[in-house]
Amino acid sequence: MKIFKASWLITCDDSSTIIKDGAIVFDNSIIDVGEISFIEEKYPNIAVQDLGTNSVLMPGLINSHVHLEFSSNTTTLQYGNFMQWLNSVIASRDVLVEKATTALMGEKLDDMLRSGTTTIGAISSYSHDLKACVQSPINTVFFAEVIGSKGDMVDTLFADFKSRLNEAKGYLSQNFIPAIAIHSPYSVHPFLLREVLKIAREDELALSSHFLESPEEFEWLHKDQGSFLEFFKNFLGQETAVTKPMEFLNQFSQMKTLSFTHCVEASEKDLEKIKSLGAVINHCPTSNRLLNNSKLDLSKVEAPYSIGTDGLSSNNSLSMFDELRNALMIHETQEVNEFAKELLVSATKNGAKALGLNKGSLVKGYDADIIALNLPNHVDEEESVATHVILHTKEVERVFIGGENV
Ligand code: MCF
Ligand code: FE
Repeated sequence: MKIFKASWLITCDDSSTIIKDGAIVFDNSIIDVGEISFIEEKYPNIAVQDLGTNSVLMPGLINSHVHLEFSSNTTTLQYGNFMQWLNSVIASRDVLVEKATTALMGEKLDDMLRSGTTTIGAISSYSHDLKACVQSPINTVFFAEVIGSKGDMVDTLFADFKSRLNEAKGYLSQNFIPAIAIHSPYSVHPFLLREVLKIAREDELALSSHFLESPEEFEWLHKDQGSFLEFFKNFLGQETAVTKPMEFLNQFSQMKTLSFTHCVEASEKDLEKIKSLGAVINHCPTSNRLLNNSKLDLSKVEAPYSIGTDGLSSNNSLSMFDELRNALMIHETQEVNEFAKELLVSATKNGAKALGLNKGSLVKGYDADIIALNLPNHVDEEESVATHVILHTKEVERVFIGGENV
């Protein structure tokens, strides 16, 4: 059992409680949280490790949506427009994916740990990222992705998906959990969708899908028009979308753990439906900005939202603190201090909900995934602690996963 004491404890609990001069007691899970005077009195025989002045303890960050297999991209892919980006992915995918070796992805995971991320939702298109995730101490919910809209390909694609999922299942452990990703409503055939959802329900696997990311996707799904039409005609010989947005969402009833990524073009009805499904929205603000998509309208979002970096295919960083700084700046109408607190909850508690994990809050009984960091100077007001944590943190001082220092 360990006790750590810090100037500030950001619990990310249901009420976003922040404790000044707080302490946390934990082994592999959290045993107690409170003011230092209370903890010292309750556990008089256990040594307290003081993290010093201007120190902060908070739950490890949860990056609910990342594509590690695109980690070799820096300047290759074209930003500024979703269709141009997609075409550049198709043109350069093989080269980029080949350059994303296990060693490179391992380095990216180490960088993520150093910048305070203790859990990721990794969307895996090819399982090239399997080894790197299994070897890393970071917690991974590993989403084997299904993709393919062409009828004559579905059997092959389904067989390939099942073999990737089964391989991932072989590595199930405390910090590696297999799950299922459906690429999107435009790219997955109804047969694949139905079969894969059946597996997710039967095996109680977490499920995630990209949903209404761009205006082009909206045009195509609702009206069979726009630049997706040209794309689907040329590449796949299709002239109509395989499903409408609401038809797609209607398939996702009774899922234990469900999330939709982006959703920036979702209608109010879609957002209501997402909420009623008990799903989380993975918000990837930098990716949305770089592909020139709209900004998620947080005033319309009813479901809880988590934060994802997406891959280096649509970001220049996999650091959650970089992502949180961008989110803080992009959503300029939100009051900054309240919003910073909300963002920290999104990046911890809500990420855990998106991935179906007992993590993300400094609350008794939760997994002891904890980060410690130091602010550069003294903060007087509890009100601005979250803002300063987001503004000033590049790397953290300590990372605990399941109570172990990593
Ligand atoms: O989230 C971004 C943008 N939207 C869709 N897909 C991806 C993103 N980053 C990587 N991808 C992957 C996706 O998982 O791109 C591949 C898929 O396997 C090709 S289709 C764009
Ligand atoms: Fe993505």
